[in-house]
Amino acid sequence: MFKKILIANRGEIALRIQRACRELDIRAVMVYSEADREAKYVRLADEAVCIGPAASAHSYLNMPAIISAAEVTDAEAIHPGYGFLSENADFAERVEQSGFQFIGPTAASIRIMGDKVSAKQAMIRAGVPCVPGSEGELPDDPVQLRRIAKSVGYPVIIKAAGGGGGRGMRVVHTEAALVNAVVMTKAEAGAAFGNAAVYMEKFLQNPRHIEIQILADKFKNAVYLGERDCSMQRRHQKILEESPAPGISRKLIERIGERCVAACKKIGYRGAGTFEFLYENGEFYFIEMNTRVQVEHPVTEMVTGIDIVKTQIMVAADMKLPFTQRQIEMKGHAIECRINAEDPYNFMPSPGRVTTWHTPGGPGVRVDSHVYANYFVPPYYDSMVGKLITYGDTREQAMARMRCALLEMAVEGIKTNIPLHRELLNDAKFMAGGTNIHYLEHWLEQHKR
Ligand code: MV4
Repeated sequence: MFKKILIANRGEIALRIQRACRELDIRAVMVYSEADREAKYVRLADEAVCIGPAASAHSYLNMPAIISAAEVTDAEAIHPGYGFLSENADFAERVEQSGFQFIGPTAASIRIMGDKVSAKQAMIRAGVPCVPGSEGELPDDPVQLRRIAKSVGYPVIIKAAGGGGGRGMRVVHTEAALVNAVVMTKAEAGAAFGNAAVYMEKFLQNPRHIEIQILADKFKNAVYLGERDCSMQRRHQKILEESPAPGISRKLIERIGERCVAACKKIGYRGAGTFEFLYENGEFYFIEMNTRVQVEHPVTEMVTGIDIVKTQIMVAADMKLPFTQRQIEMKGHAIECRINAEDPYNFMPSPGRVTTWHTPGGPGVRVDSHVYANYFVPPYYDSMVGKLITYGDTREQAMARMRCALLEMAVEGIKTNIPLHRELLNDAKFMAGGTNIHYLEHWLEQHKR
């Protein structure tokens, strides 16, 4: 096992990784920007190194600064968390070339999944069901484009190979709009991602976003840890996640989970990963794979009892997965509410000094946050200030505990989206379960004030 790890991230996930290190008796080195200098989780680390000014481009995205910090502190491995450099194949490569272990998959795996065309091709070859669409990159020829779209069937969606997470896509409803949409998406993709390649899929109108968590070691052992329903989102920002997904049979989850595991073995995947699917009319369609730990990993930890971050570190240290699929049991239900420093109704960021930070507790309540009274939420980064996770034997109990936790939670000095969560937890359609990816945006439209 490693003796010392460098954590190349900030905020709640930096603290979450630090906790995993402590449990594994690994010393934690924090890197921080000038904006995060005073944060308690930085003080709590065994060592801390300033890597630059507040702007991420000069600190948390500064590869030489981070690798130098690992060198001066004699860390053996680097955990990238989520966001920032976590899915940057060049960073993973430079980390390894500098003699450190990257806590994540190989640079080659990251690269395959970063290009959504090659990711989809790999999944088709591995037997994972995908959204019907073009075989790889789209040609320029209008005649061929029209032929492909006709065979896929309108509406179609044009997506950038270098995109993902909702960036660089365009829905096309008619043949008249097709060629222009492809030209525009290519131009935008070239400018935004340095890769003009685009592909086409059948556009699914009312899907749910269901994802499968996997863990794999370097010895081709892989397991799936069930699913998460992440359909409650606005502008591609998830706000509430849960596991298991309401109303989807365990048999179906097992079938898709086994496909994901087989794919991991086939491509020699190592580390934690998430297969993102659209789910519509009882069918799963793969769209993307995330090669990092995700914000919403705690709901899976609650229902499986498995520490995903600890396991990530163990498999990065070339250890075997400490459990087999047969030993993994999904039990109960977990819900996560992301707490953002923002206006609950117009979503404007609300950075600043937190004067009151009172967190809930009691049975089945987990709070993952780096915030405390008198903490200053910097304006430079993501607005998420913490996550409230509740667990129960049933979805009803997890919801009841979440209502209670949201009532107890008190934050002053900044605006948060807690009032929005309180309303959602009492919404009849949410309570019934199984709302789709458009539900929150429609709900917000109807609850305008
Ligand atoms: C789609 C889709 C419908 N049909 N692909 C958006 C994020 C990116 N990961 C993929 N996305 C979508 N791809 C096909 N073929 C609808 C979306 C989509 C979406 C997906 C998941 C969660 C929220 C979403 C919100 C709008 C659109």
